[in-house]
Amino acid sequence: MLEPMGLPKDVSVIAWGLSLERPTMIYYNVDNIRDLFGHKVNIGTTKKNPICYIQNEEKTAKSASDVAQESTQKPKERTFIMIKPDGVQRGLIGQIISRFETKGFKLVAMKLTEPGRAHMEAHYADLSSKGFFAGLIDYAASGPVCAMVWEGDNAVLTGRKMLGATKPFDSEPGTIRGDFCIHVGRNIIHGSDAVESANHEIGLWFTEAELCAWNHHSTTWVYE
Ligand code: RTP
Ligand code: MG
Repeated sequence: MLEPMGLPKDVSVIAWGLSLERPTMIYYNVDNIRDLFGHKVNIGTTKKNPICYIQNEEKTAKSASDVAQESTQKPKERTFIMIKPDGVQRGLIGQIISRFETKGFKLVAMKLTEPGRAHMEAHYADLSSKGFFAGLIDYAASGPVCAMVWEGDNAVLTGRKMLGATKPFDSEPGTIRGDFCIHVGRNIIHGSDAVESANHEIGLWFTEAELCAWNHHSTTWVYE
């Protein structure tokens, strides 16, 4: 490997040692060289000893496959989303999934399930002292729910924004609750409120084996 003085270590020399009288760069059109090697190259010369080199940007910039691989190696933030029995009964599963999909989040797990009162009491344990707790459990355990895990940068906080405020009257139009419901006791969807509670809820609803590790083909079109 030729390593002329003064060049960065991550360059490959494609021509060198050319005389000052015949600087090769005038014969090469830089754009043509870029076309030849793709746009991920830097073209340069040195004045002392004209050298045409390509800089291996692959070593400094992330390639598409690097980004895709990282997405499975280092899991991004995850949130637990549950379409409540009223959302399932009203046929809103498809529209709700569509909002998370089109946002760019990745579906990691999903199941339609009816886990029973004890499970719902565990899920809403932090609200057990509230006056509405019994009614909440009656409602949440009244039929199948669609339990999901969605993954992506800031999935928890963004998920909450997408849901809208707890009371649909306070939810902005454009949010799920703002668009699809009216009463707080029929607010169709649950979303984790913090990363810590998200991890706890995911563990409560899904086994490790149910969480799918997969590469989304759009990763590099969603993340830069
Ligand atoms: P969630 O846990 O279901 O995502 O809802 P949230 O964080 O927005 O609100 P949270 O305070 O955790 O309440 C859980 C669910 O309990 C019902 N609720 N009813 N009657 C009432 O005043 C009342 N307050 C809350 C709602 O279904 C709420 O989503
Ligand atoms: Mg909550």
